[in-house]
Amino acid sequence: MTQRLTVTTRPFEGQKPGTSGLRKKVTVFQQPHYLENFVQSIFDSLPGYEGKTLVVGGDGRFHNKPAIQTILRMAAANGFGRVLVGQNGLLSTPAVSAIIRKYLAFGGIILSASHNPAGPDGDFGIKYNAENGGPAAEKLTDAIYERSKVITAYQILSQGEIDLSMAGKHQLGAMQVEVIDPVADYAELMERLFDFPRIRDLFKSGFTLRFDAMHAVTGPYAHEILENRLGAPKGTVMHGTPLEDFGGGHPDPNLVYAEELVKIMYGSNAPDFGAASDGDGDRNMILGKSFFVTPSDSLAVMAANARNIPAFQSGLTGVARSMPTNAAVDKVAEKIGIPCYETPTGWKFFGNLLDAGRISLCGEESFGTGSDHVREKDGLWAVLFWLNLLAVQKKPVADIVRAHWAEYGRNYYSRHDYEEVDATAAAALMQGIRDRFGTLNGQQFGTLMVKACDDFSYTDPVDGSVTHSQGIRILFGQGTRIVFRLSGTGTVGATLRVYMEAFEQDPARQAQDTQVALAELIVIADKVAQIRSLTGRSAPTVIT
Ligand code: G16
Repeated sequence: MTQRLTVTTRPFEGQKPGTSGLRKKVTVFQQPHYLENFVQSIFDSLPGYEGKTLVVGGDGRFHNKPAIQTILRMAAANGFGRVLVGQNGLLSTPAVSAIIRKYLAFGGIILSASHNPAGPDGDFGIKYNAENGGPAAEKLTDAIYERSKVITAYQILSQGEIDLSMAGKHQLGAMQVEVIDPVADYAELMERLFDFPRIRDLFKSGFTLRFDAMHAVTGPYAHEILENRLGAPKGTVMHGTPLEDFGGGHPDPNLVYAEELVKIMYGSNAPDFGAASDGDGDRNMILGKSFFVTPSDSLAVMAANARNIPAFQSGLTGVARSMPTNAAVDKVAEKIGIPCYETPTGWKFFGNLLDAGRISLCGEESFGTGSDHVREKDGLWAVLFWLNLLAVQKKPVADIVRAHWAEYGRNYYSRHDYEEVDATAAAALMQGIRDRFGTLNGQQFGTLMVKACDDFSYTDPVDGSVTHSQGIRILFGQGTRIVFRLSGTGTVGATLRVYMEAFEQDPARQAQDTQVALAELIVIADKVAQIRSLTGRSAPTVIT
């Protein structure tokens, strides 16, 4: 007989959730009581969920299914009334957000380590999304963390295993579990936002697309939406079957990790449009024939052309970008006359602005773009936005972006990542810059002079909450800047991110190679932070 057990446990230490929930090696999550402690800490920090609905799903990576079974038994023992879980345990992050909102659920648990590699030796992750469909706010993640430090017991059913391959209603103790089609609700939402007949006509006219699902969660979504509903030929979606180890790849849609797609798009028979998404389906990369659209520019192009999209026919209320994202969208907002907000890195910071209706479009340099349709960034949504745009404008991707630069100016922009750096050295590097703010201010580096430097702080305009230390900005004026930030999503050591940006209004000077255009800033960044000497690295691990 199924019993409700109270299992005695010990608090775990130092498991503070990062930018996107708790991310650790699979082997860490496999330790006895580890996942259970974190899940109970979430439940203990939530008021009044008894009898309510929880949404659960993940990106299909190794350990997804056993983790879901544990969470289901714990949700039942803790008194949830119903859980909606994606068939075979699959739900993309934006789909979870959409489903929470559609069914007015209490919240949701997403199992993913995003773009981090998967498999028995890979990464795993868990995060909680609230009833607005968005990542838990800082206040709640802090409460979960505090709880995890003092937890002494968790509740779980003694047995009960749900067949996740069987769609339909199941019973687990007193709780109902409904195994749902992971794609249907999301696809229906996309049909309402975009002009599907027009995109269908685009494909009928011979337009070609390659979408790389990178063996992660977007495969089933892309097959259904792009091929089945929009009529793109079979084979448009590559790597469309989710695998527990993502095929051994690193499903981060950037020029380095989506190498196969990039080769196709820069080859002689390149399709008209190329795109990729990441492990859990919230990131996107946009490519034209031999042309890469930086995520920051993609956001700006979307903002400038939003009225081409049915969902935005009456315009945008406002836009937002994370601080390190380039300021291209600011120019668009200025021209249209709508507010533009600069937030810290992390999608959760857009939540209040979206809920308050202050913005309808937002994005981040880290390949994330989204709107008020859900409370997560949304990879396939961004691809559909571009498809809709291309169907209306009937111009190549590169022409649309170049025309945008000619009108608004070009923000040369690049991010240099130093991955798996010694954490103490990385912290010392950041502190070293802060300690030198006084001398850096006014200092001349070649042709550039530092006009200001600070550690970015953000006051949420909706609830007044203040977030400090969100990245060091060295500002040289006229849109030229360097930003230093430590990643909040890595699982080994620290990742130092260095962002460089320079603005060029003159179309005659907009065709330079990005790294060439930013060469002076790259040298200055090393001088300011002493990256080589403090990290022992002579070059970045990834340049985007
Ligand atoms: C997560 C957040 C994003 C954020 C990114 C930053 O992305 O959801 O909003 O931009 O982390 O990563 P880092 O701190 O490493 O720069 P994801 O796709 O990993 O969930």
